[in-house]
Amino acid sequence: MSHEPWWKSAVAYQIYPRSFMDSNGDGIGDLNGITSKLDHLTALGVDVVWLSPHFDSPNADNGYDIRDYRAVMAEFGTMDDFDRLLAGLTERGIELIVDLVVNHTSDQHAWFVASRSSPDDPYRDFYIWRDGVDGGPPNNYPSFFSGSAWTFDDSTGQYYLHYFARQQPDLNWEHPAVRAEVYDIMRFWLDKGVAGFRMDVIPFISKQPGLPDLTREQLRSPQDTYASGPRVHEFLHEMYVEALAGRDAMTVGEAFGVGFEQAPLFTDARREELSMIFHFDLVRLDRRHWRRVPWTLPQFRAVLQATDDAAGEHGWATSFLCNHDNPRAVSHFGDDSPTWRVASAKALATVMLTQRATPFLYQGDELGMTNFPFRTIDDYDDVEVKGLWRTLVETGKVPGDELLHHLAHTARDHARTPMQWTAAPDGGFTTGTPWLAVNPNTAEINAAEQLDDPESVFHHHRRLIALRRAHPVLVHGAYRDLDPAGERVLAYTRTLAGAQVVVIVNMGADPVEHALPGEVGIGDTLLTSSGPAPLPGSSIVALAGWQSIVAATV
Ligand code: TEU
Ligand code: CA
Repeated sequence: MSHEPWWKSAVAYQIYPRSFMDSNGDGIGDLNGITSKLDHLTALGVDVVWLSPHFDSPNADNGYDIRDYRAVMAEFGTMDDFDRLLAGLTERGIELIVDLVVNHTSDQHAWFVASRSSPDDPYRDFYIWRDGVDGGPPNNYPSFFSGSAWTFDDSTGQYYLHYFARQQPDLNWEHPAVRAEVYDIMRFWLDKGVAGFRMDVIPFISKQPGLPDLTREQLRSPQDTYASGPRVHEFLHEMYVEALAGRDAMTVGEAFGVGFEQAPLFTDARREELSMIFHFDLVRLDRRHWRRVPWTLPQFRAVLQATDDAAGEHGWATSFLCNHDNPRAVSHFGDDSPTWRVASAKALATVMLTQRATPFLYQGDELGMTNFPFRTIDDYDDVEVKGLWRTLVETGKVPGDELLHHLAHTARDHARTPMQWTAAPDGGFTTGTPWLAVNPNTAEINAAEQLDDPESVFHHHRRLIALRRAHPVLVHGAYRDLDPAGERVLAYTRTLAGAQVVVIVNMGADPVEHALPGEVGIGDTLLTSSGPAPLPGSSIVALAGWQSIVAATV
């Protein structure tokens, strides 16, 4: 497999800088804080860090609104701090990918300031300006952060387009100068030594010709239309040629709105677009917008299968259960009660780290961090939540209690509370007041204690990451679900040349006896088990609640 690109066998770790580690007591995580915690990453054994935006930003959306792509956010530090972080990672053999947010900029970016200043400004066409229609916006596009995707600008009497907050105007990728600027920004960071990019809502860069209204059907899932503009693949290939070719870079596109059938268009290596994409189907399995709905194990495994199929022979996939926009993995798909928290966090880690895909582990999930007990609307910080409250509750459309009930499971802020380093009430995150409250369970869930406990969630992650490195079958081996209709136990094989492993995961609290199909039996080599070891040679496996097993087969 020596011809395979390095990023296929990598394990990535996402850092949300605002919440990772505060080095100067202002309550906000920063780059020097990350640098002070690199030993944690080395102990875990990850190969790549994805850093959520660290660029200069007025923070309407925690850095996903960039004012200057070549400067570091003042709250996070300086360019020297960035260089030191990168050097520290490099010393440890860890690559860094940064967040490329180029569907939109901040409304304070110099391009937008110029663009809105006059219809004749040379930067006018960097953004998407249209006249209103019948006293309203140019079309019926909704913003993901509530309300219209258009904001009227007094100074020139036109509307500008923003798929997200009004402080996040969408760039006009039809304009060649915009594309040239983006490629230049990419070369700037690659020249510094970053290994690639995570690309924010990248399929949205090509807009629908003429921007027609969405139909009622399309309005249910605007991302599908936003993600299927006619020029997206042309732009991504051009980006590859102009900024990425010959650099051995890793790219991962956030493919919100992209269906599995379209995935190969983005990730088939022969097309020279992206290395891999994030599908939303798993993390949104139990979601209808802000509402939580029930999910089943057959649905869950169907997504794993579809993800693998979509990667196919020429593409590649990602495996993730959380990121900064989603609830915590253990609260979402596991059982975060005191009895089952540890076991279920381990079970999920086993699933995530044994896919034929590059795993992306989100900070704190290696500890089994849980959702936060948010109670009132004021406990939340997120622009998305505030938008929902304004447009649903303040208008009387949805009772506040009902929205809060769902947000307790679905809000983005669950993943954004500070990293729990120690048992102290501040979680060891800051000596000041944290920008978002530390979860009160930091006394029970923290890195310091887990590093000393070989049975911890942390060490389970560490072991699985090491197994991936030692066994290429866990990276490249073909995936076969042994029981697609199974409602309680997830069981699959990974096969490569002469090697085969079987992964068996009890996805619930009840003990269960699971029968493997006749041709698959547990071999002598047990790679890891989070409970009683199975009997070699047996095809009936007894599993404790949330137990997972990875073993060679006979
Ligand atoms: O998110 C893309 C996105 O559309 C959703 O995941 C988003 O979080 C929202 O919940 C949709 O309802 C990316 C970033 O990951 C996110 O943090 C940013 O807020 C967003 O783009 C805008 O840059
Ligand atoms: Ca700080």
